[in-house]
Amino acid sequence: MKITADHIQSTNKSREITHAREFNFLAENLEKRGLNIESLIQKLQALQIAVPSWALGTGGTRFGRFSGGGEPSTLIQKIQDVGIIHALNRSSDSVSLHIPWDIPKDYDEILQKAAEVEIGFDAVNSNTFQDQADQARSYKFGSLANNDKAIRELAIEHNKEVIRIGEKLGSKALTVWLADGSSFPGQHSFRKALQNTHESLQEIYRELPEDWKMLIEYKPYEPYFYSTVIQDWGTSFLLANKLGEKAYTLVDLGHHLPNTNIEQIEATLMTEGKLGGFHFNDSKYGDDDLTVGSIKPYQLFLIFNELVAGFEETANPSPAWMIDASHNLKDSLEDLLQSMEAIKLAYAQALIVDQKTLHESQTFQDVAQAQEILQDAFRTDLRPLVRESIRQSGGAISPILSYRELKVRENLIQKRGTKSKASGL
Ligand code: PSV
Ligand code: MN
Repeated sequence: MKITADHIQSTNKSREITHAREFNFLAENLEKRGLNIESLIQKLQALQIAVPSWALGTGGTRFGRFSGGGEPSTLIQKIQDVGIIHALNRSSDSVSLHIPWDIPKDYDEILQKAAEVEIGFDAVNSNTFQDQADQARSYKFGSLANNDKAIRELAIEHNKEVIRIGEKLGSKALTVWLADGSSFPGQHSFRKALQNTHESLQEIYRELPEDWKMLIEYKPYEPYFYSTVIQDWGTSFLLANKLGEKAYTLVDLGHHLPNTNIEQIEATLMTEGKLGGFHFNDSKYGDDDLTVGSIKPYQLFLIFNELVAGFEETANPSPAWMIDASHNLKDSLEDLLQSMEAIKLAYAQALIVDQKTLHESQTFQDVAQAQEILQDAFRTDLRPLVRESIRQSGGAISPILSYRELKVRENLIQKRGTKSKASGL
């Protein structure tokens, strides 16, 4: 199913008057605070978040998976689904492929289908956390960190192949997330594992095209439960620094121990110009992969507040943005639309923070005032502003309601059936 401008217009009609009233009221309020509405809208429109190719189907847990119906079973269908999201919210103009789950068969066809729905290709992700059917050796005890050189070489070669695939699609970054670690004390040598990982990454880095980045993702635990080789931002940062200027740290919001101050990590990385990518999700306990903003919206706002300040005050290049959530209960496309909205909302809230007065509060140690400024921005309902930015880009005033009114899922089920299954986790 392709969403057209007529579809958007027809579903926007019933919401136009209410939206205009809400937006005008908010705009007046923001202008009184000295904010430039046009510039806010432009910034919101420019924020585009990639959709991972593995997030378009229903996710599962170790205990089960309940299919949602109408899932995309081919890469072309996945691209069509990202096209649906983008047509509705004009906020997700790229897809991030996970290899080997989504290796294109016919590159010209894939590029053409993506262009038809105005979708490009963001970072490509390697996968050495699973064995593939025809794989000569196993990653059971690690990949880039493995003690066995032949296994390390297999994993290095896989990453090089992912780069070659990405090059054909116009991607500009390789994301490496390593499951490598141990589940029991004594299982492996921490030092040897880190050294092996560094050497393996060096080999992959040598293969990186001039205008590419390598994004190194970290995670404290899972699938192994005693140690993970790249367990935290410090380890990722250390490796990125050793590798060179094209290597960066990637922050996945779910990859922290409870109560970690993620916004502070970001600020440190931006100061060093090493924040390369962001995976959005939300969590209560661990790497829960829940809808962005569904559990800790204030934290999300604080994260964006650091990003906005970092964009102004550091030379850190713009990071690669991606949703990295799992949709187990909700319709995956609705879930992605909700995540995108939460991201834009947090960004909008951060954009209206009175940075000048905040700096003054910091200079004069006025702690109460600093809190007032942040809370004031966070508690302003900016949904009409986000909706207006999407509307002006040609999207739906309410992407999720338009999705329902257009009966997109029903349509997909009719075409693909109730039993189709997307590749991924
Ligand atoms: C690992 O938990 C992760 O966040 C990495 O980004 C993977 O590539 C992705 O999830 C999908 O498994
Ligand atoms: Mn991730």
